[in-house]
Amino acid sequence: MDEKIITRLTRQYQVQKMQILSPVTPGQFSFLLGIVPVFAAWIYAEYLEYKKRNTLAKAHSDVGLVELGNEAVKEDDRAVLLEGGGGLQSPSPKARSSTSTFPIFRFFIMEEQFLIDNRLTLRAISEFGFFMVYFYICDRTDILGSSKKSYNRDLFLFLYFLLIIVSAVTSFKIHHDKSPFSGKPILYLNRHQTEEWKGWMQVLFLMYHYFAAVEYYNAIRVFIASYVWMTGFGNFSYYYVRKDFSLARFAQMMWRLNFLVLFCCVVLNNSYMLYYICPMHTLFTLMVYGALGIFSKYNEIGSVMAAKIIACFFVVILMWEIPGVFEVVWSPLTFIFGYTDPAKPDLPLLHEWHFRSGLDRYIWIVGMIYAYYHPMVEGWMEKLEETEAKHRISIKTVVATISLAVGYMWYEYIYKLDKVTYNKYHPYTSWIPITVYICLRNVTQHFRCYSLTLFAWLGKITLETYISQIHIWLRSGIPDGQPKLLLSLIPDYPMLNFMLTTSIYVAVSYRLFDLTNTLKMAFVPSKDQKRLTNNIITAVAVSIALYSLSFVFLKVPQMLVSVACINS
Ligand SMILES: *[C@@H]1O[C@H](CO)[C@@H](O)[C@H](O)[C@H]1NC(C)=O
Ligand SMILES: CC(=O)N[C@H]1CO[C@H](CO)[C@@H](O)[C@@H]1O
Repeated sequence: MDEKIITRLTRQYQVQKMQILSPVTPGQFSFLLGIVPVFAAWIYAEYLEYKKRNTLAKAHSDVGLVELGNEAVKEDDRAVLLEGGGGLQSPSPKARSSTSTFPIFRFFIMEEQFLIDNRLTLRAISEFGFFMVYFYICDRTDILGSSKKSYNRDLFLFLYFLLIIVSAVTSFKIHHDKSPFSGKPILYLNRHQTEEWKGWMQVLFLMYHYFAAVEYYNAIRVFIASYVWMTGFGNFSYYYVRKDFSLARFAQMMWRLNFLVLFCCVVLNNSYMLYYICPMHTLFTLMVYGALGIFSKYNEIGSVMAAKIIACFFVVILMWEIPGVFEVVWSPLTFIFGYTDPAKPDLPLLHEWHFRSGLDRYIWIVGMIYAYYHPMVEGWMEKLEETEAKHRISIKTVVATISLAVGYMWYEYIYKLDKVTYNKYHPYTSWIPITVYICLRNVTQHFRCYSLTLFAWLGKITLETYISQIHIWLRSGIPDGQPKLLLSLIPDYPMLNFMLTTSIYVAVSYRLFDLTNTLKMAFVPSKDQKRLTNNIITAVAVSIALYSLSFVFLKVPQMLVSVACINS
């Protein structure tokens, strides 16, 4: 008994000591080494730009260019279109011809034209660096306070429904989109709908974390399954139709999923698995990519596709259902997927990865199957829409009734189970609520084409809100810690504090979403294979150089000190 208390006290003491000291890691130091010159270069570039504007005749100033740059940042898909037409990196043909050397050298010698041309990129990097520093300050120092979570069902539901009402009143929108492929109206699961779906799930998911609303645990599991379902669905549709398996596309996808999280891991000294959504989506995206990319020539043939789907099931069964296989396959990658929660130090390193990826092991395949049959179901629906009203209404009623009944059964017999038992059934049953939702969401023509833009907007930035919540909305305090605390900017006023931190947090997440895109366009060009390869090599070289430098810088003094200690 006494011993237990003592160990707990020592652990607490260690935690507190860490919070105050939090020794700088080589990764953090290399981030600093990297960001400071970029920041200086950006300031200098702004100055050069300012000077140029003052000297140049007004007609020559490139205000238009700046605006084009800002425009290009706005939208994911527009970005792809604009990219060919010159995003941030290649404003003038003259500058382009001299880019034959690695741009990094032009950066090192601070070539003026280079800095002016890339001013917006430098600005984006600096802003990104600023946010990372803010993350660090919020989560790893005691400059800002923290408070405890508290849950009140009334307040929780009040806030959630309030948001729904507000967004229904202010951002209700009816769409009449045409499909880009067939020119016909998109019948179900269009982009607005999936984004809105992501949005309202995300809000509940985040509030669940903020208020520690443990009673919704099972619902959150279903939401995460829905995201993974969408990964399967969206990526399947994309690769099936576009057949674009290029390195550029692949790099862009990886950038989108892992850019922010990579820097969070470095700056906050966290494991990748702390942000388990990212490795999970990366894995399943890769699986979809692999499933369609291998023998992609034969994707049109039905039996090949069936074989591929069966192969996917086979891989999943092999990896997750047969004990031991998972550990064997992933143990070489433990340095990426290993994780130890400081609060539960005794679990095996791969436990978290096994648990998280296992929960949604099948649902991405279900998403792929739904995507495959999507055109067929749309065909049916079109036909149904053309039949006479009586027939149509009766079919719709049957569909709705069956969905409701199945949904109710699922709720009664599966959802209500306790957390541990529920998790056992989850991988095999999560497709039920998802299917029910899809049927109900689409049951009438009106339902189908409206969406709440506010939720759709939130749905776009789910990845960023997911990652930044841990640091600038909640608080973990120590490396790899689960966010058990709340960030507190206004002590003693929990609601005001909630409002303030939420506003900052959502705004920062939105900026990070934008910046990820801006930087993606600057560094991962979709057309220029050679530049992309150059960039990848440069990135690796710069990271290694910075890391070695920081390592030497941090470790050598330490070693000298210990040598001195031994000698004396
Ligand atoms: C593929 O899945 C990832 C992860 O969910 C998602 O971010 C991305 O938008 C998907 N790609 C497409 C084309 O839908
Ligand atoms: C099953 C069902 O009712 N599907 C509907 C989905 O939405 C489209 C929108 O036009 C309707 O036509 C379908 O009837």
